[in-house]
Amino acid sequence: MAPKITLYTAHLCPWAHRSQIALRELGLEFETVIIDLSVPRTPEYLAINPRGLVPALSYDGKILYESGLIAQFLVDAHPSHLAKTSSEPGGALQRFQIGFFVDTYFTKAQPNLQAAVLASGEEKVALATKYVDAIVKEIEPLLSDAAPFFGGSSRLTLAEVQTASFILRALALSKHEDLLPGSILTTLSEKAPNFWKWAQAVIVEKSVTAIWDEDVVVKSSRARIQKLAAAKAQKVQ
Ligand SMILES: N[C@@H](CCC(=O)N[C@@H](CS)C(=O)NCC(=O)O)C(=O)O
Repeated sequence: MAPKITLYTAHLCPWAHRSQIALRELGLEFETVIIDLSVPRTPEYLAINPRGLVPALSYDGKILYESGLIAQFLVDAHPSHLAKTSSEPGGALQRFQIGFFVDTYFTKAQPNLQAAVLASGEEKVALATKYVDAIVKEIEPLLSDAAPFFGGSSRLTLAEVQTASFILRALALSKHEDLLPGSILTTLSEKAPNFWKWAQAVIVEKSVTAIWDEDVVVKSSRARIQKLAAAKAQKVQ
């Protein structure tokens, strides 16, 4: 019997976006409950996720949170093209390779990008350069056999489920000089051809774009920067 699934989410959140991608890739039916992150969490939501974060997933009545673990759980519970099972030939190694790729992206590259969005002037450029350098050095070699997806797969894998929402935002925000330097795009396309080709394939996948609204994400990033600048200015006074 198909599981009863409810996703508690906010469309602006890249972590919650991961769950959307996993559920859609697996073809699972699910209900969506949008959590308003602009106001304090309700007691009802805190009873679901005491951490107050999105996403949370109710799966046949069991509540799960932490997006990376939710994606891993869904992949384990529903064997599919996203990853081999660990007992299948090559499965344990594939899982290690996907885990290593995801860990590398989130420890070596993504933190620089996140910081770059909120920084300004020379600091923004320096952090953006660090992001690109990490992609070139650490991620590019791991995508040498992408075809077009991780490990030679013709369909998305768990590697893309865990990273696509962040790649989508990196490439979209780099089109807006006040958010991220456009040089990110030119340098990546020149110096990281494997990554570039892979990323271009990832960001047009249906499961990745289903809830994506670039304008809303751009506007919300600008609002976050303004809020931060206002808070800084108040501290100085
Ligand atoms: N490690 C968590 C991070 C989730 C997270 O940070 N979600 C943010 C939205 S992107 C959130 O719920 N923030 C609460 C708030 O803004 O009050 C995960 O992967 O699920």
